[in-house]
Amino acid sequence: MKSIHAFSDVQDARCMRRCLALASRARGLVGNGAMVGAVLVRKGQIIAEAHHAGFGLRHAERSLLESFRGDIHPEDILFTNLEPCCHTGRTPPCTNIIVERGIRKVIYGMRDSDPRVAGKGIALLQSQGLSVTGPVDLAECERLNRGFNAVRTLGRPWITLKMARTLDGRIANGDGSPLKITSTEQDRWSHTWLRSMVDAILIGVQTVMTDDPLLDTRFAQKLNTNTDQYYPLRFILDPSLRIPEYSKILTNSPHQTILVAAEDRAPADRISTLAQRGIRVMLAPLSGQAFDLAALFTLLVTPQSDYHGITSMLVEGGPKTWETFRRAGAVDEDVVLVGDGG
Ligand code: AOF
Ligand code: ZN
Repeated sequence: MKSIHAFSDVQDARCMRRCLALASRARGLVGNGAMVGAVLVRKGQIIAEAHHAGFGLRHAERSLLESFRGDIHPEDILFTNLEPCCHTGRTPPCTNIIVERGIRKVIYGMRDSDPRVAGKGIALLQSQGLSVTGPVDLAECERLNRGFNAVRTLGRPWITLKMARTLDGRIANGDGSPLKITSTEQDRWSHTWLRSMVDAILIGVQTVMTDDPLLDTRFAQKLNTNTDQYYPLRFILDPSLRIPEYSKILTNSPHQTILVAAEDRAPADRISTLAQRGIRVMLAPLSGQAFDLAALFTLLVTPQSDYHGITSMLVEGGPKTWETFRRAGAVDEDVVLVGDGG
């Protein structure tokens, strides 16, 4: 039920869009967590805003309320694209500071899919007498955090599979030489709308051998002037660590590259040589000739020391890798670029 202070739906949606824009500044920085923005609204004007800026850092609502020094008025409304948390994780519960600071009304975008919260944040605020309304702009909120929702509900990242083929159906040259399929225009599109929208890109080592790709976002159009150019992590599935030492992916921004090798196949001396160059190697079990996907997913989404986990991934090839993900039913979105190399 809306209180007499509620805005029109259009104004609610406008404030929620602002939360989402703020939240998306942290793409690639929140590890396996959610991207969250918050705004404080008084008489239709946004008077304070904040976002969750990185893994383990203050949540959006806490960040906003700790930096906003003015008094909270009874009619002020706190907007956030995710239900405020009520658990103690790496930071204290947001519901505590919301109640302590005297916020009376909260409008949220989507419920938190983390089982530690999952509606309990809303219930707790309501039990303290706050008006809590939502969801608002649910489709957009779910879209931004579809990776977070996939991790919390499926235990794996949101997966987009991308393949490129020529008009006559070829994906490679018969002799193993690189085949340029897409146009610069198509590359600009995929760097902007695919690569810049995920936490990580994943390929198999055979694609490194054939194409020696960079897997960066050099053609991306900048969509948000408040953020720097964004580079997702790059995962290479390479059971025996066959990757050529001077492939572009190891020599350009090596700290963005993570090799996934097989527990019982990767030579220890190779792992330490790569580590000395700042290239991380993660070990996962094989199931037959391919990686055990369930174990791989757990590895990818679980934070450990200097790795904070991911929530979304673009699988770019090649055929063996596509097949592994397809067979496991682990594809949420399938994109095929048909090019003539022009
Ligand atoms: C919020 N506001 O800005 C975020 C929330 O590891 P922690 O302590 O950061 O907790 C992560 C969980 O907290 C995450 O799974 C999700 O449930 C919630 N994230 N909640 O109220 C925020 N980032
Ligand atoms: Zn929180």
